[in-house]
Amino acid sequence: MLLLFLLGLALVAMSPSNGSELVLERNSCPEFWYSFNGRCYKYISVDSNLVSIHSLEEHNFVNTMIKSFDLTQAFTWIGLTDLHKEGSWMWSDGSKMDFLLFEEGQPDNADANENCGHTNMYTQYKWNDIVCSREFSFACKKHLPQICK
Ligand SMILES: [Ca+2]
Ligand SMILES: [Ca+2]
Repeated sequence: MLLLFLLGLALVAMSPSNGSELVLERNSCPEFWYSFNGRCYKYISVDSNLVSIHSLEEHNFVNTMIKSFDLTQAFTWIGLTDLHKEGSWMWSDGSKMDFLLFEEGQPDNADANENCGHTNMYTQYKWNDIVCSREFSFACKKHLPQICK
């Protein structure tokens, strides 16, 4: 009897709050995206961070990689942010801040609201601070997979 009671509790705990099954629908969203309240959602599994950049060589590598996918060299997110403290730049992967390559005149924190960094700014293809809600592609970086011994 106790077992049935516990099983019943477990089933109640696993059910959505309104008791109905949610069905994911695509509607007018692109392939592999799902619709909810007029917006499109997608689950993306990544085990990496936005890229941190620690040398001119690494910057050139990242920009060359971006160019290999996008000949227009559009603005692309890197893991640069001063969201926690204005003017104090840090990398989102927690690595040491030991290299900065902002475009001339940047960072300018325009409208006191630019707290995220992107690369490929104008003709020098260096970095700029910009509003974090902009939609750009992003460059990521991960450690090599650990090899079990
Ligand atoms: Ca800022
Ligand atoms: Ca700026």
